[in-house]
Amino acid sequence: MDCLFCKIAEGSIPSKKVLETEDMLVFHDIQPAAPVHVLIIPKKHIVSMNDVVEEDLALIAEIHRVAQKVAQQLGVSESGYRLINNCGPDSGQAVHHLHYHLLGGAKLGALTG
Ligand code: IU
Repeated sequence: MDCLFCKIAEGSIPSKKVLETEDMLVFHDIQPAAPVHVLIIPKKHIVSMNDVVEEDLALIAEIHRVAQKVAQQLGVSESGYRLINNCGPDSGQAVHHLHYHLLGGAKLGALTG
């Protein structure tokens, strides 16, 4: 499958890994939008939030658990952080493999819409 994040998940394209589990990978975003900016992805290819099905719900829950761990590991647990998923064209989703941005390390701007 020609998916960049699948290739990162399987290791054929290198990434700056933060944490890896059997089902999940966390790596630094190549264009950080905050001092801490990592991407949390399931290794399973899911195109977007719109494509999450019943059997994926355990994975989705695990993303929150992984986010907690990574926030702690990167020292933003207490100062605070933001977890963002972009879904579809209006959100600016550029990579069509489900991913969550974890941002922190500075006072973040207000959400805009
Ligand atoms: P988006 O939610 O699909 O807009 O975010 C995609 C992110 O993937 C974006 O922040 C990119 O900087 C990031 N990224 C990356 O970390 N490594 C890559 O090789 C590519 C994009 I292409």
